[in-house]
Amino acid sequence: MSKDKKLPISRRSLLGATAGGAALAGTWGGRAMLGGATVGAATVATATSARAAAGAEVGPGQLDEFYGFWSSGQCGEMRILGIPSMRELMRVPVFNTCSATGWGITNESKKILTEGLLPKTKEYLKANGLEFPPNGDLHHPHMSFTEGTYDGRFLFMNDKANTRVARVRCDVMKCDKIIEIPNAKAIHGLRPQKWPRTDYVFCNGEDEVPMVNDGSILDEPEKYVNFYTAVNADEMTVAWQVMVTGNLDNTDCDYDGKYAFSTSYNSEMGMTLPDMTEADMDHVVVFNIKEIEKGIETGDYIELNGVKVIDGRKGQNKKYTRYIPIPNNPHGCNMAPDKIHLCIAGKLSPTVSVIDVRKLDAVFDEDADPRSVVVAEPELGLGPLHTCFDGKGDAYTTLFLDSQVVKWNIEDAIKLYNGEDVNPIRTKQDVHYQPGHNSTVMGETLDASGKYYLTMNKFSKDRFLNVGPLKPENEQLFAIDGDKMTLIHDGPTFAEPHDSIIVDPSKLNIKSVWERDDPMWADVRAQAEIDGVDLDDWQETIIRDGKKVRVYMSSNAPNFSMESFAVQQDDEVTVIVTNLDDIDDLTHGFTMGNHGAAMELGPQATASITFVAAQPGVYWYYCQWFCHALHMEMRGRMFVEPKAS
Ligand code: CUK
Ligand code: CUA
Ligand code: CA
Repeated sequence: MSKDKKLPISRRSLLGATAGGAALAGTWGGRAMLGGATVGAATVATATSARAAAGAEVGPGQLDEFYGFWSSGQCGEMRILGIPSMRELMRVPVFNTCSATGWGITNESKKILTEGLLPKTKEYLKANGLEFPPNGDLHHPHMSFTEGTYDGRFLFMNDKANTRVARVRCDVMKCDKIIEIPNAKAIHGLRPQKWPRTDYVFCNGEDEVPMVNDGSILDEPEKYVNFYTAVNADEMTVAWQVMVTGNLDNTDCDYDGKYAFSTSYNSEMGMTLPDMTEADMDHVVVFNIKEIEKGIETGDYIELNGVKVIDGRKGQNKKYTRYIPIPNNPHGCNMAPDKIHLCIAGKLSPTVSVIDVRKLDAVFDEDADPRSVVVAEPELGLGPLHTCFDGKGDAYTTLFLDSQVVKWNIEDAIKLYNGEDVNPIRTKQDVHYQPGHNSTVMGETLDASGKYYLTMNKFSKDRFLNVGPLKPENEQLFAIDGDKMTLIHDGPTFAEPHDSIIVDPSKLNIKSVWERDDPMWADVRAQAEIDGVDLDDWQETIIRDGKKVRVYMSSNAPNFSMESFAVQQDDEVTVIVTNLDDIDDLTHGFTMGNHGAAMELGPQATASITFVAAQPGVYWYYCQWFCHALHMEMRGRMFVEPKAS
């Protein structure tokens, strides 16, 4: 808790970080709290002209300054936006299915969606007529690092709903790996290792499960555990796990490759809301990466469902973890680009706890008081959730309940904690409404720059024309290069981006046309070789292999190489199409009428789709991406003959 220094905070000092917490928890989702902030009439009127004044106007045909990589929450996809225009540039399907691209429909995507599932899950899905989970909840997209900054190789992201972790290739902006994490439940917080490079992706399991989760234990909380997972980022396999006490919410790691951190709002190991909010203090778990690696090497682990698991629970071997008491159901966990300060948002406590990561060695080596690493704990306002940084010593923390973002200075917060008479708060800015995550340009890297600040608001309420009981969220972008925060964008977004990163284009090297030998369709290429088909050439080949029929064709605007083919009812038909066009933006598609089959074919891409031929008759297939003046005519017929009886 902050030292009892009076802060010039006018709004509700009612939360003494402790007793108030439980009371607040009661009103957490209540209407009363959601009515909090006033509509910023002034900001409404000035946003457009402010954009021009801030030099952030992106005219028609002009390119944005930065990429934004967005989560989409329960939509399960990743999105790419242009910053500062906030134009949505692309949607990248990951944990969802997508009718436009064929994600979840093509053989290539189905393989990615299924191959990383645990055997038990596959069995369950199969018994229920599914191949992969139909939904996903993608909260945290983060890019791979080399030496503390983005290296443009991959984006990693979590699926809270089905305990999965996915990787997106940044060269083509397509997902190439998805794995389900054993033992853990509900992967939530996720961050790539920053230093020396992203060997690991750190993943929090949010939900506690009984240590043997076989249906024999329900109400024995002492038998529940949680798992912290390090995923091998190159292989997309589980490197190791650490068993912890309390649950895990958000995670981050340092710039030295020594420590990773996770917030826990349920240090109580409570199973009900009152139980989860009972304690004044929860904690941050600190993971000692080097010691954990040593423990794995020397065999100090148990093996659980094929994973090496270190016991890092409270009271166990203290080499691996430390529990730092933090008030009260903490949430956000953000490492500052000064390489020193880790900011933990208090959520039910109005404070942000600042940890000096240089002090962690003493906690591990000399068993120093865990709280000795806390060097500031400023009281900032109600419902602090996430913090981001401008690279110049200031931090921006969202205040969910106050519907504000507070800009504050880390050094001044430390001075205040040390008894000096300073106010660390620089500005409080109303946002609309109830902000969660926020981000700044390159803000979670050593290249953090304070040019733009984005706040992702959970509620839009009265902000837009009414579209029914389900309202969009609202996102607001501010120019922050001056001392002021100037609103330059205010616009709706569909459910429910949690997190985002803003990336300098110099970090990325994105292709415009596929390489013909891309690994995405390596399986098809291997099969084509067996079938004697040259995928790189104009082809029209039908291979019959019992009930399996493989139809190879190519596309070249506005033609498919095949204008018709014949199969028999109940044949398992695989259509393999290669787009031989190699011009920027010349995407074709393939949709087989009445067979639930559709896919995208980018320039030089190959993709395949398998379906069972339906009742006898003629079915048209067509190109589903507008590609040419004769796009409508780019179609052909599948003739399904009655099966020979
Ligand atoms: S959590 Cu959503 S607002 Cu899943 Cu990153 Cu904090
Ligand atoms: Cu090819 Cu439309
Ligand atoms: Ca708690």
